[in-house]
Amino acid sequence: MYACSKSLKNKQYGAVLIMVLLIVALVAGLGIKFAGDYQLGLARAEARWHGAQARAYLFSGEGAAIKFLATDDAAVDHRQELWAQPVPVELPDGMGQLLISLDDANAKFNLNRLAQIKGDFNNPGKSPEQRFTAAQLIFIRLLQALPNPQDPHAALVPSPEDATQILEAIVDWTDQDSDPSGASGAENDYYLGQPDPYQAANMPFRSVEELQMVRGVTPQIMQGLRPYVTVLDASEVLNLNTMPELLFRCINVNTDLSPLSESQAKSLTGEKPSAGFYANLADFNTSLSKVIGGQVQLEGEFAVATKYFWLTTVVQIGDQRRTGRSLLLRGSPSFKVVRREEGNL
Ligand SMILES: [Ca+2]
Ligand SMILES: [Ca+2]
Repeated sequence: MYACSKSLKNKQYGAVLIMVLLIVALVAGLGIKFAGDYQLGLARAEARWHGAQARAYLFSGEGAAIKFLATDDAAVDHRQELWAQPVPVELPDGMGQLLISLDDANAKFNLNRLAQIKGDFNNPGKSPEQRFTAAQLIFIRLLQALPNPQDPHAALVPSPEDATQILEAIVDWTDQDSDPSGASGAENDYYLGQPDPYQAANMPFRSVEELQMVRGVTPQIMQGLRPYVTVLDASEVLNLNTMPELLFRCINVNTDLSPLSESQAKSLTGEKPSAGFYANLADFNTSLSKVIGGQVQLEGEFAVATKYFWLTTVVQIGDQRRTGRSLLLRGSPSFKVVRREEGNL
């Protein structure tokens, strides 16, 4: 236990040290330019100066994180790796603080996995595995597993039928045609008939927030889903090593649309290898077959490594506080920034 926490402390210290060195090196060049500008400044320019510096540090945080991630083992990603430790950095001369944290974007279910349908999608007479893709099966179970903060004994989405209705509307929201799916799909005819009319997107989700426009997604369901869903390229799947516990309840035999019980999910996560992470999908399959019999389709929906990371950089200089959020894609040879959100970059 002691050795374990000592090793973690050493790792954290290592992460901080590497990050500080990278940031100092990246900011050095910028600092010279800003120092020159400062000589010209009046007192009232100080706020602007701090703002500009904060901005420079945000950019540096991004550059440092990319260099830092380049040292990570791409074959497997889990929360015991260095990237998962938030790195607080004291800026030189007591100027302020920088906090850099990375999170796995593949830890959440990708809504853009739902658009692809099977030929029997609209045929309720077919069995679940004939009708739904593996991603759709996971999502139908997720809707039913969502906790209800108002009433823990009443499910937000009580049955597979209710969940299927929401799925049909989601498929219509993203597919290009205007033909409603099943009995509860919804296209422009439905949305244009609302008191505040709008059109279906008819393209992949660009933001999780779009989901609240979809028929059947109530504010409560939206709030319930938000911690578990994301929007990435349609090919992106879940990382077993970083996804929240609730998503383990969404894995079940192909013939069952219900989520696993909490105790089944506990048994499943209890089978995790002693190292604390899965090195490959085959290890997880072994765990799974001990807990639930029957056929489960994992391939194509789960991975043990990650392609996208969210970087959050918070910088505080004087009374200026800036936050930047960047989506980083693991590329070859290096990471690149593919999206910036909420930030002041
Ligand atoms: Ca890794
Ligand atoms: Ca459509």
